[in-house]
Amino acid sequence: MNSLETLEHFFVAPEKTNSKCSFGDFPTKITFKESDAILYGIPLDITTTFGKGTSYGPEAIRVTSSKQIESFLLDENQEIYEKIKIYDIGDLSLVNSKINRKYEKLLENNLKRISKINKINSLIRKEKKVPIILGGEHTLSYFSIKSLAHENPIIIHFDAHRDMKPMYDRKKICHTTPFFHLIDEGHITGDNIIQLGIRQSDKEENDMATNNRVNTFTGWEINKDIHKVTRKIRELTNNRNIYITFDIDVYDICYVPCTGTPEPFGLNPFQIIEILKSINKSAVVIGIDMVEVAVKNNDFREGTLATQTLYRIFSNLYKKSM
Ligand SMILES: [Mn+2]
Repeated sequence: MNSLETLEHFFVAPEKTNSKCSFGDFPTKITFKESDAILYGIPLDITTTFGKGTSYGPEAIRVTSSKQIESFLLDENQEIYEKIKIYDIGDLSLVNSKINRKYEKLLENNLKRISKINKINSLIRKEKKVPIILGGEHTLSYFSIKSLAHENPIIIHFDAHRDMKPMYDRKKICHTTPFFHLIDEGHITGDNIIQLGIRQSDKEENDMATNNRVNTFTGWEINKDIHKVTRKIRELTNNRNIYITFDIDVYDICYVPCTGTPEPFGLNPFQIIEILKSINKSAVVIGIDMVEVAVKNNDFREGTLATQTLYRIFSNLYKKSM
């Protein structure tokens, strides 16, 4: 079996998902072989505790990107499909609650499925392509970052929350714990994580971040003096591999009506673009995930915001030479 055949085995094709379309719906069909990046969805919504709806994330992004949003970026004077060739391989097939009625079994089986990210990302990197994951809850970033840790990336983590708890709701691996375990198990050191837009953390998470020298820029700091922040980011990302993990709730509560745990004191889209532009031009993107995007009552605003953000990530950071 070649890499594509091995990969396809894990996925439901995009047109067979609820969205019934591929990401972007670009005018020329891109083959796996010629692609620069492989995009896949993980519609996971199991350990979320407050608001639900992240299982609709991949659908929200596919639908808005293919039906609502122009592939031409006015601000960048850029056709996105000319910048980066993306092959959408579909959604990771998960176990649903009809098959596993017991919650513990459902969680266990889905974590088993999600741990396949390791093999999936390895295959994608072997083909010299970049994995782009559409979540789904933040839990998936633990597996994704772990799978790429040997490439020594600096993690650029956009989020209202540190997600650095050892355990939550009696679960070790869940949406509020990925960065604790990535550090604790030695996959990533704290000084190789940049947390941006943070404004909720308990005392232990905050101590964990401080003790491990995590680079932190809170919502208040960014709103007060963004240039101080962007200068530091430019420095930290010089000549580095980078992995971007983007929780949509980094945006202020007024922009994200559907995600599970929206927070005030957040960022606006112009600030996000300014931060993306400050990432050093010498940096190389090795992986991206966009998580916690949700749909409620047919409100697709977060899909729009996520797609527009992804397009700016590609436009500003992707380089052909990767
Ligand atoms: Mn969050």
